[in-house]
Amino acid sequence: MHLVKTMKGKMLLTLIVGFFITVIYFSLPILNIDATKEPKTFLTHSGAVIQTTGDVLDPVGYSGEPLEFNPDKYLREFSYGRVSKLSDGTTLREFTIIAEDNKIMEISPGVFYNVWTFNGTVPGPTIRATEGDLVRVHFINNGQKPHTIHFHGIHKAEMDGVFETVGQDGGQFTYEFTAGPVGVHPYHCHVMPLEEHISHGLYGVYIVDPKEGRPSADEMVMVLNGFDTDFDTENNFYAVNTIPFYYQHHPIQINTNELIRVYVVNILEFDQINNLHLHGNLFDYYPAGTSTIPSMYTDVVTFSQGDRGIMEFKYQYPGKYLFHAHKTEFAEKGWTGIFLAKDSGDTTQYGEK
Ligand SMILES: [Cu+2]
Repeated sequence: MHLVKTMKGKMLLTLIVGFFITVIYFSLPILNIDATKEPKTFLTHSGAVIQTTGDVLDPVGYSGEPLEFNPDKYLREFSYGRVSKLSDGTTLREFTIIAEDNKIMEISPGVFYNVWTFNGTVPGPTIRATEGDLVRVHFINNGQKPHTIHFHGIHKAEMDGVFETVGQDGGQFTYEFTAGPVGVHPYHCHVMPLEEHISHGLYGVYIVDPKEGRPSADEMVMVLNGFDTDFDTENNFYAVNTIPFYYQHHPIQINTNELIRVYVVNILEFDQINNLHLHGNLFDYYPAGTSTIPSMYTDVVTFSQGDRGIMEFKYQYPGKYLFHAHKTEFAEKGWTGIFLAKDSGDTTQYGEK
């Protein structure tokens, strides 16, 4: 007691306490004490400090099988729903979408992450309707946190998936709206903190086709996304369709002189912009896919979060062509792929659609 009464003693005590705090702080990662088990605080880029809605699953000790996701399958898979006709002749398309937030996925070799999913995948299913169809989505929340589905597009306020939060452990809601406008739209959970719900994977693509259809093409969906695997609100991995570098290792096979139509959606959380650059070619670009007249003929398109559009192009010459974020950091952290154009024998020149 005599020691702390002197000035020298107080300084010594401060040094000792400081030393132990420092040792404990730097020991946490070594001792593998997982900070994510504690209620987590999100510092958003706007500066807001947000408490999370719950724990994030710890992949260490996870008892289930990691989720499988096949970007090749996702690329060209469209869900048209269960189709029936109403008495007035309107086409009804019914979908069932189930949210879960208790699954683990190996998003990169050895990197396991607690994904939150619609129908078991990130992104969720690509749902597709024709303008004027009645879309009915039976939403079931089998997660452990409240979720919703907020569809972009035109609909009634109560179908907007923002204020009608759907409770965990089996909560249900039926979203119903007339498909429109024509284009490519995102859908995503809209429960706060939004950054957390989107960055874990609760999003997907909703395509509305024009009644008259579009010219036939090899169609595919690309969702630009990323993963913040260390919870510092900066992405560690970037990708097109979830798995970093997937289409670089598994090139997307296309034919020369065949029209390629890509529905692109940028859902990337935490980063202000994203972009896409196509090699050896230029493309017609239709922002949000809402007009049939392209607004650009370019080889780079830039997106803010939620921006999307349709790209159309043909390759005249066979070979391998990169496509990637022209934001180099994103490209080097996974947002890179390859088109492998095979000679179709069709010698029609580009532009003669
Ligand atoms: Cu959610």
